[in-house]
Amino acid sequence: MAERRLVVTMNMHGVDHETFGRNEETRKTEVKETILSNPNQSLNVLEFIHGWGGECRLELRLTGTLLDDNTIRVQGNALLFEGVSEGTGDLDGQRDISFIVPRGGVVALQNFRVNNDDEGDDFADVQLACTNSPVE
Ligand SMILES: [Ca+2]
Ligand SMILES: [Ca+2]
Ligand SMILES: [Ca+2]
Repeated sequence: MAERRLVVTMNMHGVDHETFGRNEETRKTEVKETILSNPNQSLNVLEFIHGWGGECRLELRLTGTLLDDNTIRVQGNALLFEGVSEGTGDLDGQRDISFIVPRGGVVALQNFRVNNDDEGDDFADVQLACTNSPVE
């Protein structure tokens, strides 16, 4: 089976809600390329950990699995922490992610929001744009 190149482009926008004063926001972009050659074996394709506002942290971890039809399944989860520091262990929201990246030039788009479900109006919006192309 041919090798495939998975390119994951992640854009995130995080909002640390403040009761007094302005909300604290962040925007980040990350591009990660992974070559997948072994069918049905999952590889880590993105690990993104980013704190902002003195209280919030987003952790996003994705794996990619090359399937028999040369499509790629991307799955993982996004965790939103919020507490007394950006290093807090207080997990306040999460999203599970799973989608297929088709072959060819099609860009697989996945947009989601991770809300602070426990205590507040903090959130992180994440956009994933993935392509799956043959390795020349
Ligand atoms: Ca806050
Ligand atoms: Ca803050
Ligand atoms: Ca909290």
